[in-house]
Amino acid sequence: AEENPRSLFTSKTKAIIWGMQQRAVQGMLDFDYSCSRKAPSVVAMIYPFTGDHKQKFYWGHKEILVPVYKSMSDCMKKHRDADVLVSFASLRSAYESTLETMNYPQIRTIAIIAEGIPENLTRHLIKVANEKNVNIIGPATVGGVKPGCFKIGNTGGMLDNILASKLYRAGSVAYVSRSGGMSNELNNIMALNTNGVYEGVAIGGDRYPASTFMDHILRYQDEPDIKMIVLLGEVGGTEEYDIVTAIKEKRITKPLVAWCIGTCAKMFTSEVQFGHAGACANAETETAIAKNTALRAAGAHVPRSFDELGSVIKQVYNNLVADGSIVPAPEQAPPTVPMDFSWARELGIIRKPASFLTSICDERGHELLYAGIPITDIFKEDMGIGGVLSLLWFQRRLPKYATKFIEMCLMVTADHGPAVSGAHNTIVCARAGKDLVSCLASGLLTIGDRFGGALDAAAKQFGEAYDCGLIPMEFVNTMRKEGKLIMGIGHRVKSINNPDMRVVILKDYVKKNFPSTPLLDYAIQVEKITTSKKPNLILNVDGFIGVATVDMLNNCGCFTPEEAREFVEIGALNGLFVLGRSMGFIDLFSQTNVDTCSKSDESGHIIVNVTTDSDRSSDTTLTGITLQPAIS
Ligand code: Q5B
Repeated sequence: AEENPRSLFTSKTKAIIWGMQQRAVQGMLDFDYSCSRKAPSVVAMIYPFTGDHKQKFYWGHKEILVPVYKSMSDCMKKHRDADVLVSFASLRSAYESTLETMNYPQIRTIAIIAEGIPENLTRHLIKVANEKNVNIIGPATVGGVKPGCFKIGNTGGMLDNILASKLYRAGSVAYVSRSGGMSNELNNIMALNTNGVYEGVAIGGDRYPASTFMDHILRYQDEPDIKMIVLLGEVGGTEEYDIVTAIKEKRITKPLVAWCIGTCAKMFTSEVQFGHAGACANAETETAIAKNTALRAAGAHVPRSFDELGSVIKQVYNNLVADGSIVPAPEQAPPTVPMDFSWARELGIIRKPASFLTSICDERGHELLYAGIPITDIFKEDMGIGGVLSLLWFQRRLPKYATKFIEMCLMVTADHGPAVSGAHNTIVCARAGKDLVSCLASGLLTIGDRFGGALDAAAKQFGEAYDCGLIPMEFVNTMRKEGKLIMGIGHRVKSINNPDMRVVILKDYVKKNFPSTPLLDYAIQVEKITTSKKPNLILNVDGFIGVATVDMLNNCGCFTPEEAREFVEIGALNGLFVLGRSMGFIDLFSQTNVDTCSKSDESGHIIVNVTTDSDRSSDTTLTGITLQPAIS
């Protein structure tokens, strides 16, 4: 059918959206698609806070790109066929951006969604709009909808609501309301009681709406395809009396069903300000009851309460069908608009396996959970980093002695390490100008059997030997026969005569606090044998932490033997060394960069002061790095 050129919206309307409102735009495009529009109604977006770019949207099953412009003038130049602008500008920027929009005569209709624009500024916008013959819907509105043609922003709600209210095709009833929320209810009432909405506009709840009830009702009066009109007024203001006059003067002749909400105001002893800025009666004539009475007297169809609105609309509609004014068209199903994955999942109608499931922590609720414990409780109970690691790594609330042991392990390995590969790599990487993460990763990648990465292997070797019932001497001999090093035994510098104080401290704590230490005792027996062969074949820090952690897992009462074994088998214990040593590597990175701790000598060697024995520096000169004793 031919479309009325005076209509605000047609099935060819092209709109520009001001603001980065992707959901609203997608909603408009889904509406367009359900209406079988040939092309999307949104042709461009304006967003002054980013550069020009394109945003991706769905058009049915396909994906399309909608250009976003930083400058309004560029946008208008590129899209001269757009005649509607939907403004999602904030209450602070809506005035200026609307004034700017009105400099472009191509824009005939502007919808302003923002609530709270100062009234003096709105009144100035109205003045300019009248001078320039621009239609403004709003401010403080969701907008409006013309089924089968165009919808403003979020009007009509989500697609399921659009379909339920049959907004994908035109009916014969046009409505105007103040409230955007109530316009949704009107869409529903119309779908239930008539052949549907032809057009609906919510003029907005401010005291000075830019377009009035009369502006829209007179358009509806002049539109031949609109057969009846519904007005949903409200308490406050006198605009409804213009309609009373227009009915009396026969300017409005189409059947008009009207109701002003807010009749409950009479229940209150003083005047009530309802939700909208304009919804307050400043005189008896502004009350909803007075306005309903006047509309009824003028000849409008006014129900006795809002509850009756649907049945009155139905009655008027049925009369129009009966006298042949309305001939309901056969229903045609709209094209299927694919549902967004996230929405379908929210409705519970589809499922998809998660990429991974985790019981470690949970970020979905209002509070972060570590193994089911809210982060606030973790701080309330002062669980410390040991308690946190017990939850995250071991998924248990381990006893206090165990969490303290974890913290002690981190503390004794929190240096950058002596003159070994990890420190070397970190410094070289830092000197090459790399960032913290690269330097840290470079250091960590050296952790292995020979340096810091022997915890799990030690736990495994000692554990298996102990479980098999090998006496320590048999274990040492077997390993020697097989030509294997015993993991956790041996140190380049420390020896029976130069004990590693880290191990001394940990051993003292573990012996005093752990309920039992069978594997540690076994390892100490092994150490006695190996050190009798060579004084440096001590139970080293890796070996000690490895076997003591096994004792902790086996005897704390929180794990089954299988669970305890699993931690060792998957290689989780090395994590203690990795985490501790990361602190030192990070420090090494920072100090290398601030140059307080390292410098190049004349030969270009990097000189680093390390916290180790002076006798050690001799055997630990690495290519390009000279390690020196710490300056005390
Ligand atoms: N022999 C640690 O080697 C080291 C033996 C052994 C039986 C052994 C070596 C080793 C096992 C892996 C291990 C963690 C490489 C070490 C750590 C953290 C650190 C580091 C730091 C930090 C030391 C000399 C003679 C040979 C060998 C025999 C050596 N180890 N026999 N079982 N485990 N251990 N890694 O001193 O007859 O003379 O030929 O691989 O536990 O990384 O502070 O630096 O905080 O950063 O260079 O503490 O023990 O010994 O290889 O020259 O061997 O001892 O068979 O016998 P050395 P080598 P022979 S803790």
